[in-house]
Amino acid sequence: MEKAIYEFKIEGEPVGCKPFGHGHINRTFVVNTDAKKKYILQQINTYVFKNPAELMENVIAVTKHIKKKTDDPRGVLNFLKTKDGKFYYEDKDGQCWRCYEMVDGFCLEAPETDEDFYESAIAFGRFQQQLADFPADELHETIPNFHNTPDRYRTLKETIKKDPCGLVESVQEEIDFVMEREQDAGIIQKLLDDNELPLRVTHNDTKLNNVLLDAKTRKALCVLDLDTVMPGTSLMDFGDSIRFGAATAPEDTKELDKMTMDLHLFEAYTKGFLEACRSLTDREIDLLPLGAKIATLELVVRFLTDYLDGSKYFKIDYPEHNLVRTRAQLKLVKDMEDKFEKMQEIVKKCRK
Ligand code: GN1
Ligand code: MG
Repeated sequence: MEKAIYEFKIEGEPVGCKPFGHGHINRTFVVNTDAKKKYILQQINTYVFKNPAELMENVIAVTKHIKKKTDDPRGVLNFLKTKDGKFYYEDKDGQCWRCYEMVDGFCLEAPETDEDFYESAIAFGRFQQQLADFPADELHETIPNFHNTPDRYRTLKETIKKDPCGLVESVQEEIDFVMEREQDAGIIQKLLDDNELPLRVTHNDTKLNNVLLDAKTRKALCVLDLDTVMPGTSLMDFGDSIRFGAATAPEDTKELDKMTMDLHLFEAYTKGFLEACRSLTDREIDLLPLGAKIATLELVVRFLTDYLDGSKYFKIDYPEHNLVRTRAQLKLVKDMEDKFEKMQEIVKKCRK
């Protein structure tokens, strides 16, 4: 049993504790109690999130706001306080923990049908819509410059210069690929800086496995993993969903020929996102395909940087894992480039 659970005001005595989910950052457990309750206990990764107190302030503020907008008790996560009345617990080793009620439902690593993916678009679109009137300046930036793509390039270049693990020579092809696209990669950030795109409260980590679906109806219940909710752009929320959920192979596949973007899934998501998030501007809608490409390219840069830096950020299962992820995402960028006009046509069709 993870001892941290005893610090939270749960119902019943904990009787079981198992690792849970596929996140790359936090450690997650599901805890059962003898009162037949289930809780999610999470150890917050403080290498990634330097200020857990601020992070939890964001999460609580955002969930409180959403609670006012939904009657469904499963429509938003419900965090528990510790016995000291705080929303997280710091143990004597300095590890930080939080706990929320486990909502009955399930998450998918890949959509089984177009409808599943459409539902995830409803979840993320609705989330953005529910937070459209949330005062963005009250949120802390849990990870500064999180989706600032030029800044991600800057970090990559610094890492290449230092070459801390002596790996640069072995990944020249991948480095060339991202460098050839540096200009394109900066377009969204430039538009934000020039106030040509609205800054919104966004989720910023819109993977399909961060959506909870109802086990019977398969309808979207709520979104999970609120650590990166910050001011951001709808384009990255849209783009990251496409990157993960419309891909025809897992994020870290070694079978590169299997890694493409499925246009049917792209259409299903676009349709759902536009339906649920009515506040998008024409400019944002026009740029959705670019959002998909840049979100994917940005993650190529991040996986590559972490690989060169000795894989300190993303959890890995084997030493080359981040290189494998880099190559899989890079293949996906190529495929999106080939299908770019088709993606634009689909957006045009769905916006009516
Ligand atoms: C991380 O925690 P998880 O697995 O949902 C990462 C995302 C990446 C994603 C790639 C805080 O998300 O930005 O897109 O891995 N989260 C953070 O799978 O860096
Ligand atoms: Mg996650």
